[in-house]
This record gives sequence, C-alpha cells and structure tokens, in this order.
Amino acid sequence: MKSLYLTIITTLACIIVYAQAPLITNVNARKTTSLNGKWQYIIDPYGTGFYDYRFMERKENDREAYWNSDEPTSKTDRKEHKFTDEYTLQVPGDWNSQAEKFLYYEGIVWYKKSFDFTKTNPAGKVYLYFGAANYETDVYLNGKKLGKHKGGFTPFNFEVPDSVLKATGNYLVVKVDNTRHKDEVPTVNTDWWNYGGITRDVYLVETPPAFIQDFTLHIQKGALKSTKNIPVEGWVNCTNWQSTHEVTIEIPELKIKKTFPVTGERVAVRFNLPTAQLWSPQTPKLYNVVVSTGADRVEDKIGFRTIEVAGKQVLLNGKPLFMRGICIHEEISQQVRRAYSKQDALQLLGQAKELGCNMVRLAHYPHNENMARTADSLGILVWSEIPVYWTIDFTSTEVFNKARTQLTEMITRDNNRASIIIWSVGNETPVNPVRTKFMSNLISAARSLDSSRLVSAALEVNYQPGVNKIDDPLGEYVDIVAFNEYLGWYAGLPDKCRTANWEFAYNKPFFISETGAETLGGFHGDSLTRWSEEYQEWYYREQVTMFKRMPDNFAGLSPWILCDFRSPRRNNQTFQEGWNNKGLIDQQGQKKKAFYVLKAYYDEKGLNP
Ligand code: GCB
Repeated sequence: MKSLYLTIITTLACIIVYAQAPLITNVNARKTTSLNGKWQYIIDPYGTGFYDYRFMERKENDREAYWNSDEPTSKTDRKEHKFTDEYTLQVPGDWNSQAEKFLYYEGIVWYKKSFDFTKTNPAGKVYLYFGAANYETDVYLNGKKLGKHKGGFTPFNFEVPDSVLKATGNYLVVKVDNTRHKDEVPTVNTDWWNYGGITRDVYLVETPPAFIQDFTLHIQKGALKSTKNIPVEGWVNCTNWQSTHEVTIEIPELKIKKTFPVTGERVAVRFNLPTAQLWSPQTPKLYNVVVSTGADRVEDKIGFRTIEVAGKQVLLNGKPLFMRGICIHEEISQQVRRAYSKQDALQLLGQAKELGCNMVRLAHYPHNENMARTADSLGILVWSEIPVYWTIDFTSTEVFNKARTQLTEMITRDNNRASIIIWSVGNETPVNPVRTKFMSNLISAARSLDSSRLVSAALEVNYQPGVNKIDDPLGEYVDIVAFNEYLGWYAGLPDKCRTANWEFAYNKPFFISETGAETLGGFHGDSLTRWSEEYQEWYYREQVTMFKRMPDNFAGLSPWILCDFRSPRRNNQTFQEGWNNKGLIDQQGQKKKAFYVLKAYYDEKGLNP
C-alpha cells in the first residue's frame, strides 16, 4: 500500500514539475527582471548532459547532469562538464549567427545563467518567462526541473517555487534542442533555416498572489454602427482570485471606469464607449487601458476596430479593405540572424511601409511580440500564422495537439493587438480528407479562442489545362480564401499571367498569400535571364497586370517576400548558396528593381483602394 502511495505521489510530482503555468501576457507591464545578456553554454550533440551511458534520462540529483553544479568538490573530483565565460551566447539571439561553428548546427545546447534575486513582495509569485526558444526547452533552476516546453515561436512560463529560488547564487540551466522531428510542428521539411537557441527575451516576472493573468477587449462583433456608443466586450482571466474581489477597467482618455464582480476564473465584461477614434492604418489610435483588482494592476495600449467579411468584401471598421501586403520571415538578412527586437521590427515594418504596404503576412510562424506591437503603433495590418507547413503528420492526434497548443499560445499572447486581423492555421497543406479535418478543427479552435478576427490558411492552386482553380475543400471553412501562386516562376514564364484564367469555387473574398520570383541582387541580364533582377522585374510587371483584371472579390495580396532569407533547400551555388533570394530587398539590404514595380502598384491602389 505504502509503495502504491509513493508511486502516486512520485507520479504526481512529475506531473507538477512538467506542468507549464498559464501564460502571463503583456509581461512588460509587470515588474520584471531581465535575464537577457551573456549566458554560458555547452554544445552537447550526444545529449550527454541529459542521458546516462545507457541512454536513460539522468536522475535529478545525478552529478553528471548538466543542470547540476559543474564545480569539482575537491581537486581529485572528476567533473566532465564545465561552463565558462570563454563560451557565451547572447540572449536573446539564435546560436547559428553567433559563431562560425554553429552555422548549420542542429541539436542540443545547454545555457547557464547565474543570478541573484530578491522578491519585491515576499508574498508574491515569481514566474520565469521565455519569449521563445527553438524548439524543445527543458528548464532547471538550482538543480530542480521547472518544466519543459515544445514549440519554437511562442512564449511560455513556469512558476518558480519559493523553495527553489535563492537570494544569491541562483544557477539556471536551460537545455535547448532544435533537432527537427517528423512528428513536430513544423516537421522536418521547411523552406527556411531552423535557427536554434533562446531566440527571445527571458524575464523573471513578479505578480501578487492573486493576479490578472490575462484580459482582452474588442468591439462586439457586428455591433459597430458609428463612432458613438460603441459596444465593447471581452474578459479578464484571474489566478487565485476570491469571490470578494472586483475587477475595474479604466480608459482614462475616454473617461471610462467600469467595475465587475469576480464570479469565477474568467470574468466576462461588456460596456459601451461613448465615443472613440477607431484604429486603422490611417489613424492607428491606441488607448491606454488599465485593468485592476485588489493588489494587482496592469496596463496595455489597445486599439479598437472591427474586421469582418460581408459577401465578397473584407470590411475594416465597416469599410471595404484592400490589403497591400508583403510576406516577412523573422530574419535580419544583412546580419544573417533571427529578428527579435523592437529595432528589428521597426526596420522590417519600415521597409514594408516604404513599399506602400498597409499589411504584412508574418510567415510561417508566430513572430516576436515586438512585431505586432510595432504594427499596432505604425498602423500596419497583420496576418499571423502557426507553422503547420507542408507535410505535417495530419494523421496524428498528438501532432494536432501540438499545433493547437501553438495556436493557443499565439492567440493568447496577441489577443489585444488591433493590427492582427487574420489568424492563419497553416501553409500549403496537401488536399485530402484527413488534412481537411485536421485543418478545419484548427480553424474551429481559433474561432473559439477568438471570435473577433478572421481565420484563414494559405492554400494551393489546382492547375488544370486552361484554368487555375481555387477549389481546395478547406475553402469552405475559412473566412478569406488565400492561395499561393507562382505563375512565371515555378510554371512557365511570366507572360503566362496574360492568359491565366481563374475560377473560384467560393463566393468569398480571396487573397493571394504568395507570389514571387528569385533573383540575386545586383545580378543583371535581359528579362529572360533567370536569376537576374530584370527577370524578377518582368515577373512583377506581368503579375500586376493580371491583378488588375482579377474579379471584384480580390481583397489583396502579400507577395513572397520582403527580404532574401536563409534556406538550406536552395543549393544553386551560383545564385543561391543556401539562400532563398525571392526578396524584393537583397542580402545587403539593397532594393531590387521589382521593389519599385510593386511599390508603383501599391501607391496607385493606396490612392484608389
Ligand atoms: C512557397 C512557400 C514558401 C517558400 C516559397 C518559395 O509556396 O509557402 O515557404 O519559401 O514558396 O520560395 O518557393
């Protein structure tokens, strides 16, 4: 009996150790201590710090485990791992761009950070928050496992128990493994480089014992009649609240102060804004919103707008919208690294603005939080996507759950960003009933998490003799039918656009989520010469002419892509050398000729949307 009891306790302990705490959003509005900066590291391609010589996971107190001290206890003591200041990586940052030996490295790297920490409020809680780490992360503090997370592009946090945290000499060890696997999301096969590491910010976040974990506010669907008496709704999620608590929402600029009783973990809120300036690309107005209860108070800057589909049109604040978009990878090409900072966001979104864009498609995974926040303040609409890309294992429930977790983390983090108008559940997935079920279930999940935005996915074209059909059965489930087409690059020459016939199975707005041609910046020839800037320029000219004769449910486009990006699939040693060069801006940051063709189209569209 006793041993059964012990087994249950041990099993429970394991579950508790692995349980990720509910995601805290808007962390920068809280008391945080940054753990960014230099972290020591050990490259561990064989996983020796994690597995013993029988390839069994090491026990928590195993001296050889890399999460335990690397200090020999005497001069005769043997320690086969040692972190030193000679080997450090910058956090946030991918490891591949930080030393030549990491250029193509995929596998395990151990990170170590030492820190001192005293809680501001002795009764409060402390969470260890990661903006993202790619892909699988195991976190240990002072030899105790705090938890594990999978998914390379979404945030996660673990509660740090008082029993583990020390005032001085904390020893934080993080194992990051970016090995690709068939049953992960994304899977082994992508057209981008698998940058590894702790790629986004790391913070200790302090909260009161009972706190506001998360909240959202948006204009009620279908309820916007004018800029007077605007009905807004949302909810506030609470952790450890008592029923005696109340939650207050204030928007000082609009003289709003509303109080709601706490009736459970989630408090639904509804009220009217007597008047407000709506958020839009022309007027990206953000209001300071303060949510408070008992001892907790958080603030965020929120824009109010509506996005909906009416018949064949997409309406932003009730008015027809044409999306002048561009796709973006989360990469700063000139420095061959992942983008992560506000500065990076300003660079990428600034380039999109120069191109005449009012929208960006953040491909093919959730980008760092600075992107959507910067888009909010610059007035750029956003398509945000999870990496359900190409050949995911659609037959597996586990894979579905992984995709749904990433979708949930993406939506939870960015629910208050007015710029985000479309959640995308994937890209170019093969047409078959199992995939359609998988994807339509993801669409339902997105809608149940957030009914205020549109849901889509980038589909493929069904090319038939004489006609290009948009008839993927998933079109039934999405709000906007989006598809990728490369007429003139993967199929024929750009003049193919002149005779292209398009047939749409759905009476919904459609969006060209990709189109593009590859060129090596600075390489010139005539327009028939592949890889030349002139070929890409010709491609865009023909495409633009074709766009101009698209039917009236054409709601916009996001060509592929703003900047050249690394891709190990691209092995033409003269023109690619491990890069996908379909960018309108080249690896050195120079605009290619085609940039100006698209810009001219966008400038014209901007004047006459
Ligand atoms: C696509 C993919 C994108 C690729 C692009 C290309 O359709 O969605 O990830 O990078 O084509 O360059 O072929």
